[in-house]
Amino acid sequence: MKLEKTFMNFLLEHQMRHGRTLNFVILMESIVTAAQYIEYYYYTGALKKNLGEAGQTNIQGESVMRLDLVANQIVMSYLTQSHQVIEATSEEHSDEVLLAEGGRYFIYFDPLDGSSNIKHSLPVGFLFGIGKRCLDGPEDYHLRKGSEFIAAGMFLIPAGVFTFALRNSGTWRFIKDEAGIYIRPEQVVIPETQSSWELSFNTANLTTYAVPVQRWLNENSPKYGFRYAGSLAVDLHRLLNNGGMFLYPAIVNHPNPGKNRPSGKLRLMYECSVAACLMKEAGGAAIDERGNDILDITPTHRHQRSALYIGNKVITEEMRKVLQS
Ligand code: P6P
Repeated sequence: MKLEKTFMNFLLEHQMRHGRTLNFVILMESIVTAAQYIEYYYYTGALKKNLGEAGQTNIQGESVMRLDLVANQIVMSYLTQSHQVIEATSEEHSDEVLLAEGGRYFIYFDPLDGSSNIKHSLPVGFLFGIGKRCLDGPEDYHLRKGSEFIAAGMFLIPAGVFTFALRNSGTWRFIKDEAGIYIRPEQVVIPETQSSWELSFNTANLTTYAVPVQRWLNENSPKYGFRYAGSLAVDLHRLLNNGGMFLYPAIVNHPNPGKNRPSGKLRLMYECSVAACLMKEAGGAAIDERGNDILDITPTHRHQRSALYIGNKVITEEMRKVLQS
């Protein structure tokens, strides 16, 4: 009987190969457990319609929390029990959440990215990036840039797919088996053959982008396929498989100037930097509206937003030239 390699086996081998501690394995066990419960919650909570949007009551007559608040509670609960996290940044909390003073890690996460998809039974994502305490000097609690993340990951829910990047050790994909265990590590490398490449952006926003970006899209869109799911986890998952570029540009030409988003829509720390880590370790790149590498941007605010252009190096370099022209 051939038993599959589990995510935990994979991670333990990595830690031992690099002479690392088991603290990271304990942390990752708590994150995987949270993801399993979020996925269970998706099936039992949302699809059976006994959880609605905020303000409704479920079949027990309890007041219902928003879907992502429950997912956030699940993650915070398991991170707390791991005793490994100094402080957590979550999309659901305006400030950092102090967890374990003696912890070794910082975590930045979005527990349910794209949660508006749930009521349509469409996939969502649990995204996270992990920073590490400064071990050779005083900890200054600065917000880690993506290149300082030791790992980043994305659970595609309810697909049972976990994509995980270890700094300088690649991006790996795991699938959930019948027992609910993530198994079968397969390295992810974004394909270079352009025949499968797609562009992925919200075409309804096209005329609101900077003119050079509009021009590039109008000239180049016919060369590629097109897909857009409206959930970063879904679009990133497909992008890693097919190649091309996902873009959420700054909105600077909206007919109603009050609706412009000059800093972009996506959150830098727990959307863009997580995606950039996964993409970099899969052989791609990610830049912002100024053409700067996402991984090099040190956040000034934990919920700051950024534009995102992410995908194969060739096409993101082409876009960098456009943005810096
Ligand atoms: P739009 C979901 O709300 C999200 O934060 C990302 O997951 C997704 O890529 C983006 O916003 C979709 O934005 O404006 O196209 O609906």
